[in-house]
Amino acid sequence: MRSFLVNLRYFLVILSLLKLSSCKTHRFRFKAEWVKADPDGLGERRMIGFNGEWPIPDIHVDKGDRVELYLTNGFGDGTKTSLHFHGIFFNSSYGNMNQMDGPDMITQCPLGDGDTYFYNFTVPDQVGTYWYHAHAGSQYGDGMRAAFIIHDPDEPFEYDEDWVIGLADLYTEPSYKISKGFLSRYNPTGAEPIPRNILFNNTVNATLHFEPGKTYLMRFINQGLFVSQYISLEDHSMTVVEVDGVYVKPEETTLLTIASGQRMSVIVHAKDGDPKRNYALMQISDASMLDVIPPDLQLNRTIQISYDSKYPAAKEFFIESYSNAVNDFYLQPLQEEGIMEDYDLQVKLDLRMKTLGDGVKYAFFNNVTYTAPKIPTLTTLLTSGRLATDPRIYGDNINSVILKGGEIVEVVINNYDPGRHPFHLHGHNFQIVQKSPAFHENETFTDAEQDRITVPYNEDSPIMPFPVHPMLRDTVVLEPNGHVVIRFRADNPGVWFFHCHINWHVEQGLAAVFIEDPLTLQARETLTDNYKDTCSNVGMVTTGNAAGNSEDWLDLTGLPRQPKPLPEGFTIKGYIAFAISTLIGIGGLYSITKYGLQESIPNDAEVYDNLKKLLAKNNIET
Ligand SMILES: *[C@@H]1O[C@H](CO)[C@@H](O)[C@H](O)[C@H]1NC(C)=O
Ligand SMILES: *[C@@H]1O[C@H](CO)[C@@H](O)[C@H](O)[C@H]1NC(C)=O
Ligand SMILES: *[C@@H]1O[C@H](CO)[C@@H](O)[C@H](O)[C@H]1NC(C)=O
Ligand SMILES: *[C@@H]1O[C@H](CO)[C@@H](O)[C@H](O)[C@H]1NC(C)=O
Ligand SMILES: *[C@@H]1O[C@H](CO)[C@@H](O)[C@H](O)[C@H]1NC(C)=O
Ligand SMILES: *[C@@H]1O[C@H](CO)[C@@H](O)[C@H](O)[C@H]1NC(C)=O
Ligand SMILES: *[C@@H]1O[C@H](CO)[C@@H](O)[C@H](O)[C@H]1NC(C)=O
Ligand SMILES: [Cu+2]
Repeated sequence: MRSFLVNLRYFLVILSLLKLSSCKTHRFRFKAEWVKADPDGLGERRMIGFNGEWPIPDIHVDKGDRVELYLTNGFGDGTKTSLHFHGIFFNSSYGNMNQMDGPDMITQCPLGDGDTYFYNFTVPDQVGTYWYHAHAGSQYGDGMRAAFIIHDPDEPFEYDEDWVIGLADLYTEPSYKISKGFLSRYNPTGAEPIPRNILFNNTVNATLHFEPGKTYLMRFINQGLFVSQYISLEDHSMTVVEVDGVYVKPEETTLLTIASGQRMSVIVHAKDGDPKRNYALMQISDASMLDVIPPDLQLNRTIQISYDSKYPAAKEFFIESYSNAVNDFYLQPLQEEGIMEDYDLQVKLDLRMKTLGDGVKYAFFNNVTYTAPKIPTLTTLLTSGRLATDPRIYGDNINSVILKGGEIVEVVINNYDPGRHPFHLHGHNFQIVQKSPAFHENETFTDAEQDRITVPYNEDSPIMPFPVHPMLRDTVVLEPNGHVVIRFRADNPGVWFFHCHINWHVEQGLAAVFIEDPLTLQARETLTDNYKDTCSNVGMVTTGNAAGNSEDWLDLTGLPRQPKPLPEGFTIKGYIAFAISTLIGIGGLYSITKYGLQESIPNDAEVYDNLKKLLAKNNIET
């Protein structure tokens, strides 16, 4: 039997080398619609299912395969949608198209009621753990997300079972409702919505059945909207072998940290003989990311690693120090690649959070909050001819950066904010060349003080040694008041979104758009009829600059803009006092700090208490 398997493996390797027409096509027809579900036992809510079912299915393909996926908007209530394949390159060198990437207003129009979009692409040169999710608003938080696994015939490690485990936060109300409360002047400190629970593989009741002597590959994916999660196994060590689709030199650890958008795959060996007991897997939310913690919110979960149900269930255990968590800055890709030495272009992005004149707290790169243009940026690129290299046509409210084909780009992000932000780049992996620790973790400062206490990147005296073989991945965490520096080669023409994967922050505008080698993309790709039809159906023109103008490409009249700044002399404090008195006046509080969103709760002591805590945390007296 063993020699048969060895021969089979040998045969498969040869098959893949010869690139025989073994590549399969996987076809899916998914109708996205609301379904009722109660994933955590805390009450039924509307989730987004496919073809009436939630959870939506994980997709498994082999390296080289093709995916043909029809997504139909079946909501029937005006909800718009789109689908992104997180981590997939859509490399036009292999005949793939940028318009399959999925983020709405970046590479496609949002799908209106009844519309169908056809995602058709191959995965010629990628393997490992990815995921796919809605990329319109914060919709994926309503459950429109699942794993996308690319199996590799030549995996550099062995195991008996392959387990995909999604981690996520769950809210009570649908995301579009929460967003309304979140991005409102009634949320004066910009506090992020508080989840009602955390999920492990879409449930709170998972049990992992271990068989003595077996080896498990556990692919963890943080599919949540917001909180990072820690994973630790009782008395079983984990060996990290893959991160964001990149094989790494095996790294043994007892504690994983996985931010929204990130993946980490580990090998775990079960005990050899009958251990005569069961063990716990602890799933722990990064509580430091939450502005307030409602007393009955369960921030951690004990998952059973069960050897035999005749033994008692394992009890929770405590993590001694979270600073022991595996640090991706020190991981190394299995396939060593030297650091990209000299960059051709440096893009410096200063991250800040500020209140604008409408009283809403926004997120900024270099004082610009991403404001979606009138039509998708890809439409502008593909219909503007030689003007495609002129940054003006993309508008000045999307933080666009034009990249030349082949150049090495260094992106520096300085965090003038006390929050933790996992940054994701579409269309690329990047090298992590600097990653500072968190600063001032347990102190509070006002918005005005952030500039004084932040430690931005200083090129003349970097605080970390430059790695020889830097880690490569597609999502990296920017620590509180610190900085991160990444490098990549502009070798994938397209419009690539660069954004915080805390989706609440995307909604606050924490995003930039890389417009990479536009003329090469024009030579390889045109807008499909399907693309244009879906745009027309939602009233968007299919040619033009960011404002949808194609007569005079430099006329940006009508471009959506960020709100005006707060009026001179108008203090945040005064504004907040005003907002609170208005709220109390209308007899209730619109609170997102109690499990996401609760509308108008008159005299709810907990909500008032949370608000007081928030104001104190932001050094605001009332
Ligand atoms: C989880 O399991 C407990 C006990 O087995 C059960 O009472 C509860 O309903 C389950 N919850 C969910 C969401 O399945
Ligand atoms: C998907 O794209 C490939 C390559 O362009 C094409 O051959 C194939 O026909 C497309 N599939 C469908 C169903 O149109
Ligand atoms: C996770 O859930 C899926 C169903 O949604 C199930 O098929 C799979 O076995 C579960 N994974 C584990 C490790 O239990
Ligand atoms: C898990 O959270 C509960 C409160 O939600 C707390 O009492 C308990 O100590 C926590 N356990 C661990 C292991 O952190
Ligand atoms: C952005 O705003 C900060 C203060 O809020 C200011 O110090 C800085 O100069 C501004 N940057 C730009 C590029 O305007
Ligand atoms: C912040 O507080 C936590 C919990 O009290 C502690 O474990 C951690 O070391 C502190 N961090 C810093 C930078 O002081
Ligand atoms: C795209 O494909 C070309 C040709 O194989 C390759 O040189 C380039 O590195 C690829 N880009 C990405 C982001 O994988
Ligand atoms: Cu963020």
